[in-house]
Amino acid sequence: MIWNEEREKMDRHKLRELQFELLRAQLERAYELVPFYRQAMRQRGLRPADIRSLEDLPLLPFTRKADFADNYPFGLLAVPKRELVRIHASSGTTGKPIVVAYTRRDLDSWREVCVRQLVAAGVTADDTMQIAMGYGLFTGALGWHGAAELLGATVVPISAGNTRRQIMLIQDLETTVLCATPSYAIHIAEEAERMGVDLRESSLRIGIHGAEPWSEGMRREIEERCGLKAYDTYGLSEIVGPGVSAECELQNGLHVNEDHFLVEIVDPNTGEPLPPGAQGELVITTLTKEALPVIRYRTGDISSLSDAPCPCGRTLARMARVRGRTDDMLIIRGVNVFPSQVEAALLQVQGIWPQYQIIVDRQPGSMDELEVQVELSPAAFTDEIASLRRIQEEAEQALQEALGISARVRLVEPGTIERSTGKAKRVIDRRAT
Ligand code: DLL
Repeated sequence: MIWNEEREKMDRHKLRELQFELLRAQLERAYELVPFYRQAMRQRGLRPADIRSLEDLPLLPFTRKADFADNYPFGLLAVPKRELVRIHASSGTTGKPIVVAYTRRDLDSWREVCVRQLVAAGVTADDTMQIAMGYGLFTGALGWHGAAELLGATVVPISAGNTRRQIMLIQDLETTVLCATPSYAIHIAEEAERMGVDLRESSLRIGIHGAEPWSEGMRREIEERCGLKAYDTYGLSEIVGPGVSAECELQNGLHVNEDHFLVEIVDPNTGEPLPPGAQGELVITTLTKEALPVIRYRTGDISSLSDAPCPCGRTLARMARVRGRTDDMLIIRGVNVFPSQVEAALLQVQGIWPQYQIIVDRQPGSMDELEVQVELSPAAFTDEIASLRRIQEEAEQALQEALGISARVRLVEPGTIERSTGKAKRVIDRRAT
């Protein structure tokens, strides 16, 4: 099913025209109303009218996370504060959070982009959707909440945490859609197993995930253990929250809501635009935001784009699953390592659970050391040294093959690694301290 046929199946030529029209209007407003953008454009000798086609986009300056911090809390707003109807925030890199704000029309657009994604995953008005993402300043829960209500699904706004209660309500309310970060979905599955509840027998049928990097292996684990089809969705507070892109039922990339968000891929080092299909940093320009227009935002997320037609009928371009953030990428002995690569490698090994932590250390005068702590599955948890050694060696081999560098694997007891109800913390880097 497609929520908005007209937009989601729009002829790409027409879509480009629409994007340009919206871009020009967005630039005019940003220039007029937000001193930060006016200054940034003036510094480059630019006025909105100088952008004559989408090809001119690279002329525009970038916006970065630090610009949100520097203009905290309301400096980037293009409307008077009294026109705001909602504020959200996400943790910034230092101290102050990143504050984002919405007008009434922004909330309408947000619901529209999110409801498309629920429908693309097969959610209907007959579904009961348990929102196990954090309610509050985090955009995840309330973003999906509005969309699910617009669709007419029944919302269970339980928020993240209280895992046993989640499982009880999945059973008692016959929840069909679980909305949770991948790491929390796995945590729910584990807890259910511990309680002797088989979620595969439950009414669950669809998982709406995202908000953190995850691998195909993790998708399989969630699907097998929760008995549902798991969908990847991507977004970020600075742009809107969830709603930027998500998978359709074919799950071959995430369709970007391009009539609201203009996407580019640039070289993370030079900022130069990269050709279609190339992997690089995702840069997003909002096209319809009223309160907080954002121009060429450096997301820090590594992906690639394709506008090849999708058999689902949507013409919206697809972005590849986000591998990780440029600032989460570890450089170990000169080699680039994303935590998601470690996850993908570990999940090929029988006998371990998708609970892991990556520890990077460096002793004075020696090289970087990579240690991966990973939990044994309860079934594989044994006193038999030989079988433990075999699992460890297999995991070390898988990591060596995937990363091209050696890592030490430390097997730990089931339940040792701290569980997350939101975004999992996978890396402890002791080199800096
Ligand atoms: O995580 C918004 C969201 C909520 C998206 C619910 C999807 C579902 P922030 O807290 O601002 O917003 O974090 C945004 O999380 O820049 C990525 O690095 C990461 N991220 C989000 N979705 C994915 C994903 C929400 N599907 C940051 N895969 C982004 C990988 C993701 N990383």
